[in-house]
Amino acid sequence: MEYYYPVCGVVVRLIMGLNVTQKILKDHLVEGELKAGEKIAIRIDQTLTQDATGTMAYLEFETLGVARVKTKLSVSYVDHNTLQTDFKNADDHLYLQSIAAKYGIHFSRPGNGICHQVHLERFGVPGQTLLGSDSHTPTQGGIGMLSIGAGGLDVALAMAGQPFHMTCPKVLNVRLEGKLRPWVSAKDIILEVLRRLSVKGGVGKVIEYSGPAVKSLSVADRATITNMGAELGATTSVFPSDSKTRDFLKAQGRGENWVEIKADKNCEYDEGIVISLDKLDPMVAQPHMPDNVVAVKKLKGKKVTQVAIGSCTNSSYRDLMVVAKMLKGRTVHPGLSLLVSPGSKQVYKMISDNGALATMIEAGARILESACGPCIGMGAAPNSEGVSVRTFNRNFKGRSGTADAGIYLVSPETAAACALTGALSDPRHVAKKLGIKPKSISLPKKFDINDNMVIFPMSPAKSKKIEIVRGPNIAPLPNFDPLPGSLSGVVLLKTGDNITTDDIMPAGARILPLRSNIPAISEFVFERVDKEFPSRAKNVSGGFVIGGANYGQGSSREHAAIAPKYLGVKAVIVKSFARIHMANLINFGILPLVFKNISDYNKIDQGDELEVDTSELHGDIIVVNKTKGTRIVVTHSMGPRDIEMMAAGGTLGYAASMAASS
Ligand code: MIC
Ligand code: SF4
Repeated sequence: MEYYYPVCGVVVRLIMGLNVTQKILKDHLVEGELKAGEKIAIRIDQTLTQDATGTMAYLEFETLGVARVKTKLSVSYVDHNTLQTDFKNADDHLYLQSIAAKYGIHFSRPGNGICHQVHLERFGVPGQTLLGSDSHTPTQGGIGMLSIGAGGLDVALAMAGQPFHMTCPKVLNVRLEGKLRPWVSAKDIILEVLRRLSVKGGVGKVIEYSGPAVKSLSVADRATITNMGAELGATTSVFPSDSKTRDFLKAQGRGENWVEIKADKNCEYDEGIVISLDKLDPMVAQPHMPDNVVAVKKLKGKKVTQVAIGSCTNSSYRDLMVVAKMLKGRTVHPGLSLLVSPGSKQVYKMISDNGALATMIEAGARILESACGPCIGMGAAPNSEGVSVRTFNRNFKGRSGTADAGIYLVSPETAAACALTGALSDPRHVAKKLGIKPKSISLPKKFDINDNMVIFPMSPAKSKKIEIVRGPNIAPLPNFDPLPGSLSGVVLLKTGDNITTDDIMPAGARILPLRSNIPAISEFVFERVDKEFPSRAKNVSGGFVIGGANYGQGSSREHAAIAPKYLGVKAVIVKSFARIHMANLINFGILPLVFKNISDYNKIDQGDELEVDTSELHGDIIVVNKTKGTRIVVTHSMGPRDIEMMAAGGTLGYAASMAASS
């Protein structure tokens, strides 16, 4: 049964009961109708940025002319670019610190930990909204927060007090039943979801978890699941906020932040799947996609040369305690290297106080700092043709820093089992063989709370006096022109399906330091796909890119739009887009077009000369393939606001000119 009622002057369609997603969206809706597929805008309570996307986000924020952030809370984290091989990353950190001081932003210093883990511990609030310039922002769904990953510009706009514009998602329910068996854990649940739904399965949807088994999962477990929900292409993932959430927040000294949020009994979901936890086995995502999932036992015995434990997916107190218990009194297999990066200073301190860190060191683990590290190719690249087993969330080809290495994504239990045996191993068999008793890790009554590595905002009067520190690595933002009435040029590149933003704009220790310098970083666009791309694009003054399905999945990095734009890319024509990348293309004035008839993908080749009529963007658009003498109909999912931005050459120019005129 449906009825309509007004919220903020807008008519909202309501089903009888509401699910968690609908409740939070309804509370934050400022524009549009809560109907899947409609364009809506929501109020953003909190924002987060990290250093690899943050420099660009704050350069953009500066152009908006706002004196202080207008959110309830904004945090700037330094966790990605912590390998300082020259001045660049260190310069970026100082820029970020001075920006935070000037604009009333919390600053989480390098060493304090990975943004998503720290945010969960210290800042996330159930029922609120969070926009983060990192695709794993949905981690906070583990405590019932509606947390969405976006490009830096969208986060900058939210800091300036503007709502976040998005497509109202469908809600897909994952009902969890039964009980996990020993040595099977939360990571295996999300790997099973990925196996069933694929890396495209969450596009346009929020994944909402429910069912009797939810109460058996700790906040750390839930956060592992919502974190890796990013790999489904989902808008976000969310759990209810219940007594487990309350106990977690209390143990973090933040009991007052707790509110209960549960789905109404008679609520409805657009789609649903059921997972029986008692039937789950330890799972593994094989190279080179997070949905290439099989049971670990299928790969039993495969020789492993590296094991890496950490990342925002699996580096909590719970995860590292499990690993320490398995390693206790044993030695890491001589055929591999074991790397461990704790998720936050809090986790690091607690495992060092209780001896678990010493246990890992004794077993031969190489302990890294509390940061993203190997997950984003910042050191610890595997050997040639290496087999690296990781507790991370992404295994895209080349992301580890070694092009021909194979990355296998697993739970901490499986990772520790592999570290002991030197081969892919089911932790149940290893535990049995070595006589390790299953023992659940209980939540500490009180976590070690010390926010001394967070610099809190100062008074507006003091902030005013702060000078922004701009080292030579901070290059000014390029200007982009309004969209002309027609676009012409050649097809610079034609790609297949599931192209990631790591393919478009690679990261890693060599390239990440250039994140605040668009002219410099643009030299690496599509480096792993086609090394000649940047020079070809510049030689012919830009052109078009043709792609397959799910183009731009993965990281939220807006550099995957700004840098191609800088090289002259005018439009990207694909079978389908990933959400964040499409928004980033619009923000920087690259036309995101979709084949109306998917088979037309075969009618365009690299090198063909195209002409696109852009005089009218409302409705279908005609692409003339001058080389082949054919006409192709393409479409798009831009709403009226997007079209206005696109015509102005992108959102930044539009927003900055609005700010200047007001
Ligand atoms: C990632 O996991 O790919 C990153 C690095 O955290 C990115 C952000 C970035 O590219 O800086 C993400 O997930 O959005
Ligand atoms: Fe950092 Fe990896 Fe998490 Fe991205 S996925 S935020 S690089 S730990």
